[in-house]
Parts: sequence; structure tokens; C-alpha cells
Amino acid sequence: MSPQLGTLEELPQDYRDAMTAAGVAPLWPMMRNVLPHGRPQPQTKPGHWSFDALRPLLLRAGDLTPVEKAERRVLVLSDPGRGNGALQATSSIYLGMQLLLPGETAPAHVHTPSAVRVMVEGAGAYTVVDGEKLPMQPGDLVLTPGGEWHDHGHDGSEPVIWLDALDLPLYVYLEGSYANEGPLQAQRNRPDAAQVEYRAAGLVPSRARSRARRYPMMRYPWAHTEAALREMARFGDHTVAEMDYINPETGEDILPALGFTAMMLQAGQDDSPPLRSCSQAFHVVSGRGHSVIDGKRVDWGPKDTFTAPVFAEIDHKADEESFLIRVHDRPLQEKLAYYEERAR
Ligand code: GTQ
Repeated sequence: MSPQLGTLEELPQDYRDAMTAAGVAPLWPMMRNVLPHGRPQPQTKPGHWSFDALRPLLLRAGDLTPVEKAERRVLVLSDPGRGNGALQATSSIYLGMQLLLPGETAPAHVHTPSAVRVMVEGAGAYTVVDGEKLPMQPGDLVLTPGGEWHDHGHDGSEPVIWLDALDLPLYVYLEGSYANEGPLQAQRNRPDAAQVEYRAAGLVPSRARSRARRYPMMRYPWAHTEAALREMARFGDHTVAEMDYINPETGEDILPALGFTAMMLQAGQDDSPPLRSCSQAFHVVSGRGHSVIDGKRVDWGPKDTFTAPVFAEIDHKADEESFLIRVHDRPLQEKLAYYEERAR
């Protein structure tokens, strides 16, 4: 056992005043705040946002606030540990539900943080990234990486809702977050790369690897993902089928800081993953079940979203066949060389 560290109160008042005047503070009373023993003590608390609660609020935002006055019409999912209004769902993951109405456009901008959209509801919306028009079908992942121009549009007839996942909290912390605005992009008249260059797993256009775009594939169609998971579940071992979304040219995670997986749980299947040093968010594409996260029970249904702090104890159980998308910051932690998993 290490000795109890000294407190501020033990120090004479004149010494404390002199330190304050000099613009310094003693580390030792605060040492354990920044370096707790054994594992981090996250501020983040498990959160759960039911789509049934969010949907009417989003649709009302559509009545109350025209897209021109919102730029992005989004309700932000605030980490319960940081309180309402927190612009983050975990330490590193920002989540927001975005609404676009038929005929609307969200103006083109470019920013330092990276985003991934998970399509939740509706048809006919698209995102344009780097001139490529990306149709958005429920369950699709659409990337708008940092530094890439993007705007959104909607040719359909019903409201469209999607989940934005961004690494924004990191950029805010680093004082590195900013955006620039520009005119809507001209759209190239051809299908996106998921339908052309990267149509089949294991095949990429033949060229020097260094000539590929940094982000070669901006859309991951749900139909491909679901088919892959079903084959994994049928012919894999009996663990939960889970697949990483990767850059098809490099095999690396799709974004520098955030990673994404798709999971399939069969009816009645449970899953108790190892404790992970990354924070995580789960979005239910379809299905029903419950998860216990650090003792908090979350009963989830289609289109719900829930979160887990770093090193959370997580137990999932599906009542019916369920597909989940998991967001995490393992890529960042691996770059910083501290990603860790601990057996239960
Ligand atoms: O669609 O570009 O939820 O820039 C937050 C910031 C969405 C977007 C968000 C953004 C966007």
C-alpha cells in the first residue's frame, strides 16, 4: 500500500496564498485525480436514448427551426455523467440525431473533426463528400472524414433521420476544432465507390497502393454488412459475429480516432466482452434485448442508442435476432499505445 498523500489543508495559509500568487499549485493533493491507481475513473456514465423518445422531438425541431437557421438540425446525446447540454456522449465520442426534411439541403462545410453517419430512418437522403454522391439507406455507414467537404440533401418524400458519430470532443479538448463553409458541391455523375471500385471484398483497383485516396470508400452499405454477418454467424465459431469496418486499401480502421464494428446477436444469445480501455457507443439497427453496463440495465429496441464508459463491465442479451453498430476509440488508443483488454 502506498502512503496517504498530503492534503492542501495541511499546508499553512500563507504558503498557499504565496503559491496562488506565483501561479502554481502542489501536485500531491491532486495526484490521484489525474493518476488513479489500477484503472481510470471515468466521468462518463452509461447512457440510453430510446428512439421512441427522440423521434417526436426531432420532428418538432423540423417544425420549429428551419434548416437554414440550424445549419445542422441535430439533437445532441449528452453523457449523463457530464449532464444535459454536454456536447459529448463519452470522453471521445460525440453523438447526435440529425433530421433532414424532404427538399432540404444542409450547406457544404469542411471541418477538422471526422464524422460517420449511421442511417436510422427514411429514404432519399444523400451526403456529398468530395463530389461523390452517397445514397443513405437505413443501416448504411457514411464517412465524412476531417478535411473533406460534405453537404447533405434529400430527394425523398418522408423525413430522414440519421445518427452522427464524431470525434469532436477530442478536437475541442485539443483546441483544434473549426469549420469552413462553401457552396454546395457539384456531384459526379456516377455511383459511389462502394458500388464501383470496392464492390467485392478482397478486390481493389490495381495501382500503386500509394495512389489510392486517403479515404477511398465513403459508404458502407448495410446490405453488404448484414450479409457478411449472417455468413459469419452461420459458419463461424459460436462467439458473437462481429466485424470491423476498415479502409479497403490499407486494412486500417476507417477513421484515425474512431472505430466501428457491426455485431449480430442471435435470438437468446448473450455476450460478455472483455473490459476494454476504450469508451463505446452502441446503436441498434434492428432487434430487441437488454444490456447491463456497470450495473445499469438498458432495455433496448430498434434504433436505440446506448453508451459505455472506459473499462465498463458489459453483458448483452438479445431477445430476438439483433444487429448493432458499435463505435469506439480503440484506433486512437492504439496510436497512443495504451489500448487494453482485460478478461472478465
Ligand atoms: O453533419 O456536418 O451532428 O458538422 C455535428 C457537427 C453533424 C455535420 C453534427 C457537424 C455535423
